[in-house]
Amino acid sequence: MRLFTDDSSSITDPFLRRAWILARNGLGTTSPNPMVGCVLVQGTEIVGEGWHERAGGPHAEAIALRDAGSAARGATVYVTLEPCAHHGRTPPCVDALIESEVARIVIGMPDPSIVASGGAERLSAAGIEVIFADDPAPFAALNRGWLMHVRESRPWITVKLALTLDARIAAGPGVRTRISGPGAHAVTMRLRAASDAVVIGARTAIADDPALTVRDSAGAPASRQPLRVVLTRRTDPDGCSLFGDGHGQTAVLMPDGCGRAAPAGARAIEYDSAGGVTAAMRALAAEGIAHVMVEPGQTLFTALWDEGLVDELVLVHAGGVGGEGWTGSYTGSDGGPELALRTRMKAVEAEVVGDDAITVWTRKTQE
Ligand code: AOF
Ligand code: ZN
Repeated sequence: MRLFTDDSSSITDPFLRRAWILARNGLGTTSPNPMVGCVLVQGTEIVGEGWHERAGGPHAEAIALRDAGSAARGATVYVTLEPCAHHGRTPPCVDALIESEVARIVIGMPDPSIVASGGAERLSAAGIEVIFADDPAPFAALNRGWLMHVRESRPWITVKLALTLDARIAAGPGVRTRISGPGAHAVTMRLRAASDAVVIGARTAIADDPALTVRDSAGAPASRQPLRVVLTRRTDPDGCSLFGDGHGQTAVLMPDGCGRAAPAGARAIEYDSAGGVTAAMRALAAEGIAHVMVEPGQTLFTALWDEGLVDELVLVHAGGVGGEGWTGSYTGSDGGPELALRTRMKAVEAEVVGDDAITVWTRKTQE
């Protein structure tokens, strides 16, 4: 989803757009399930609304049908994701829609999951008119975390870096350095709040000793906090204050068989030590995490880039230079003289925030 612009603005149908906006109410709470919104309409009047709030809870369609009551009969249903056809933690939504005798259904995008798909066919077979939105893109953008989880068994990965004008990220290895200003801080908080987990490397955890919490402008912690995760290979992050501060859950991603224990208060999540950061991210997905925000140092950013794990990049550009001895963002070898041919990301947003600028990048091959 976009940081500074409204993703739903390209949805021309007002009811489908309303369903998208309702779906987004589930931001940060539905994983590993999708965000889904649903609107029931009679003529030009909305008679029922609903959205999915958390995994295991009722689906958006079930809530909207309950809201509409007898007005569901003959209604047009607008739903952001193809209704499920499976008995999961809740009964199939297609059955509820058929029983309520709705007349027509407009669907944002098909459900690609093997378990729940097939709803559109079942609805058609029951005599309900089924229409898919012309452009599924805004609906896919809404659920890019869930889609990545379903298709690749890994989370969607947003990487945030603060850079000087000469693209340095710190005054030196292991040196805590404030690069961006207060305006960009608020953007970091928004990014954290929209994620299931915030990940840093053990070396950054030791150097910066960050809280990794979501806080409001007065510094008070939000009621819902993403899982705070420290990724380790050899470095032991024991002693970092986030493990004992009581502000939400913490975990340590550690290579299997490393023989170390997680610090008190933190959960240990093991990953295949031969599989690099990709294996670590898969281990998080297995815990139900669909959207990760990484705030990496040089080593972790280099690994993420080289393993092709940067789905989205949020850069905060501050107006000063670091210079000799400062740490750059990347130390691998994916550059070289043919850089133009190797460009992997494209800019999708740019915004001035206080004295800084923020640019957002995604893979060239996807949108
Ligand atoms: C949701 N909420 O509003 C819709 C979903 O975990 P279950 O058994 O509730 O099923 C989850 C699957 O159902 C989900 O992955 C998706 O394929 C489908 N639709 N899920 O959580 C909803 N409509
Ligand atoms: Zn359902």
